[in-house]
Amino acid sequence: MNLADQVQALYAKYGALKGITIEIHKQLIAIAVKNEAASATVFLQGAQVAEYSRIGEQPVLWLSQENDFKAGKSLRGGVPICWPWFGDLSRNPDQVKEQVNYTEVPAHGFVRAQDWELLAVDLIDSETTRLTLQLEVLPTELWPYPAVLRLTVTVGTELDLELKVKNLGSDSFSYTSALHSYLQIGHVSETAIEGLETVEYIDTLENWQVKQSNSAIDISAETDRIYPNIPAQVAIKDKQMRRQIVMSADNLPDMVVWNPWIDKSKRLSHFADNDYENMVCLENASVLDNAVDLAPGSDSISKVSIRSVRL
Ligand code: TA6
Repeated sequence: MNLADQVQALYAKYGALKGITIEIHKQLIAIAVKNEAASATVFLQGAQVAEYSRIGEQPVLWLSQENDFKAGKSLRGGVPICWPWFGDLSRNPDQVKEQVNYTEVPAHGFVRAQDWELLAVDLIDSETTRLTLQLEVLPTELWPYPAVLRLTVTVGTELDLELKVKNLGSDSFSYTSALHSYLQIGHVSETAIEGLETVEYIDTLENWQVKQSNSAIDISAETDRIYPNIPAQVAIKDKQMRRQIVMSADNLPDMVVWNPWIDKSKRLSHFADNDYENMVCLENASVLDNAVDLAPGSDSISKVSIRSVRL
């Protein structure tokens, strides 16, 4: 179905709902949500939440102004879904690597570049709107395991994301994953990440050495760290915006902390040279030893909630 027909079909189904708008951004379709508490934009490609703001407040998610909205490439910003492998496949556990029949594969898996189906839009109350999106993963040479992924996005006084993965096949499979959240900050020099002080981390920029910081994280250089088995909540304290962004997760035991800083910013796609000053990624994840093994017919549900609290 071409873009115009898809939009028409979505309008026929959801166009009459209060606060719901179907949008076309060049080659991509998005659902814009607005209620009394918040607004958000969710792209069908990758079921990618691109924007989320509380009414009257600055955006909580960071979205690049350099995106070209082309089909087949996930947007820079928002919350891309990394599945069935996180990051570079070659850095994944054997049980994940062995399942993928190619070596030259994109980082962060393939579902973030695929079109998901909008299954439902529910107006829960005047401050809460829920979208349900689904992707049927058909077996391919690259990934021969049938599965279905369902993302439930709840837009309200906080942003809640629930990802359900179900194994539809007769073989078990293993995966790593992340909700790769890009968060908007006032300025990187005036923010601190709290909640990971006691957790050892893997510094992927220094030979994957294991380190520990024992203090809040101040970002002052390229940062790409994996924190395994984190506490329930991690927060960004933002002096300039006088707010905290609090990340809570369920069944996503790890967190990746990323900021590309100056040099990598220049090499990144859809990223302006100084964008590193206004974003940081806190990515709730299941990686390395926490890879998920899913038996035939079984499912796994993971959740992230993102809320902004005034300081
Ligand atoms: O999650 C951190 C990371 O793996 C970084 O190494 C960086 O490459 C980032 O993801 C963005 O990846 P992408 O494939 O979206 O450019």
